[in-house]
Amino acid sequence: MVKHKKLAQWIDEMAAMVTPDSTHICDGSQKEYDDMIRITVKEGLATELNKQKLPNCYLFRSDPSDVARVENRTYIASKTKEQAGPTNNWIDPDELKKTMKGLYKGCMKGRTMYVIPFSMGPVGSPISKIGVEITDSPYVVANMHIMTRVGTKVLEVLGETGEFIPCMHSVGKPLEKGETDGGKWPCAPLDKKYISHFPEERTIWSYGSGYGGNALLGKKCLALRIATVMARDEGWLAEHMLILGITNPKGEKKYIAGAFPSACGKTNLAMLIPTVPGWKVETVGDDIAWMKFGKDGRLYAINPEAGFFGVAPGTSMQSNPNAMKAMNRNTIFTNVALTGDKDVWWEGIGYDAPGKVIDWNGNEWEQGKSDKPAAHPNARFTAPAKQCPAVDPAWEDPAGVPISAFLFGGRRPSTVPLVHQSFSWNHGVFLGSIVGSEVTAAALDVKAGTVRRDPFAMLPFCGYHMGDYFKHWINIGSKTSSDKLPKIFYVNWFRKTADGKWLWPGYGENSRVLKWVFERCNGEGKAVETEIGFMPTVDAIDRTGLSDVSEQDMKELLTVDRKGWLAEIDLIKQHYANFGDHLPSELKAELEALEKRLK
Ligand code: SAT
Ligand code: MN
Repeated sequence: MVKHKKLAQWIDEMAAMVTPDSTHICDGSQKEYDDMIRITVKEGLATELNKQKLPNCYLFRSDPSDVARVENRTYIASKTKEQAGPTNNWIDPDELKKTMKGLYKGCMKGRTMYVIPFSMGPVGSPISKIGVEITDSPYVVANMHIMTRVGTKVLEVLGETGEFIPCMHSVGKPLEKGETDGGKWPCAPLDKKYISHFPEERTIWSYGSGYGGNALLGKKCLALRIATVMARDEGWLAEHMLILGITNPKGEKKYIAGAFPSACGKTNLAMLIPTVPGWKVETVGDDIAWMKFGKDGRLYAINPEAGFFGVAPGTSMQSNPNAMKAMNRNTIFTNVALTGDKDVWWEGIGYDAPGKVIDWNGNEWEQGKSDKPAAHPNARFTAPAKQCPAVDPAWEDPAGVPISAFLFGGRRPSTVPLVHQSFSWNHGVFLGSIVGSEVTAAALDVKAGTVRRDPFAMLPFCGYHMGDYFKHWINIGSKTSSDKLPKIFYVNWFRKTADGKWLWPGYGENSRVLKWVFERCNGEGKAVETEIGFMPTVDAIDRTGLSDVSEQDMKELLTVDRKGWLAEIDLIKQHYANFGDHLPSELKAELEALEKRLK
């Protein structure tokens, strides 16, 4: 039973509001996981996959309206709108609670209320945080089992008075007497969905969606939006970053953390197989990093998650063999296509669909006969991190791994070179603050070629005013001596020639850039000082065995496009104008200095 008084009270209070048929406190056992799967299979919500090819793997198809995070229904309900800042949706917390209480009232009728105690980070680690998610979705319980550490062991650490973050969730589909889901993914209509954060109370209330970051509340809601607020107050960093370990042929190892907007290959980079002989990359995490200063004054990172919730389309034995091997057992697939022999298939898996398949909507689909994809572009796999063949030996070290370098980057067909290094911490924070990715007209309702600014890749994930968040990053730089701080780099794998051909092959070849980053952290690696930062000399990036990048391409990848950068300055000024007097003076000074150097 629940010995923690405040937790027991909160469970009672929530149960009185949502009136479930029964309550289940999750113990985190294999049997519990199997029960969740059995329930969803029986309801027609899940399909067991081919036992030989994909043992213990299941496929779910969500409602077509419930396929991704809903940013325009996501709220930071701080006391004032100003505290939430210009990049977040805000509703007065009292008003929002009133609205949501109306929706929550009786919403678990006909369902079981699951109470999931979970730890973000290794159970009992001083960097870890405990959350308790209440949900009426067995799909969420099963996913939380993979993505976090769940169950009795967490309650034990919590004891009778420990701190926890209450995370309330309902799919928002009560059942009438005798009614069942009947194979239909339960959720509420879009205008009833709310993904709400109360930063002062450190509380999350989610309603109406059963999918991904809307429903697995440990991930973006707790580990980023609420954690950024805790990190600001407590002097640490909660970031949308992958963490990888890289070892050189001499056996020296360094850890690198990197922030990239979505669709920039974060998971691929985290699991990269180097093409430079003798080098090795290992994975600590692919999405979120929590970093605190160690006694030695360096920043140490943990991956608060225990699994990968990765995008399936585009993942193949060519693009990411480690991810493919991580998901070949004990994995939940959502919205991928199903083949005749109960295997999975998606666009970009590396081979044609084997005959007729069932698409993510449950309809027959044949390659070349439909203009719609068989797998939803945001179809996902949920796989245990420990199944990744390249998982780092220290990935669960409660002390974290020491970070030597930060990478920032986005999709920039022009202007931004393959790699450059900041002059200083503050200049590096400037680079993080201007991260942007070029979008296509098809992807978003904006002009093709427009750069969507996504500072630190945190646009939808910062739980307070983005300008204050920049200042927090500046402050972090003054907490230790500069030689102990990670070096900061801006990379761009996505440069194109004027006629639209890729200049850089990407994927495993990115290890060549990581090698230079590694060398720079050791005070080696040839570089020239330019207007925008330190850049590798043309021969500083190892091209041994790389035939498709010529000396001329390399020069183009590593020049300062002065005209492009001057145009960029105007765009950065527009971007910065959003933050008003919350923009740190240090960043304004960096921008002015850059402009001066370019002119
Ligand atoms: O849906 S999630 O937020 O978990 C994944 C993502 O959008 O990055
Ligand atoms: Mn992410």
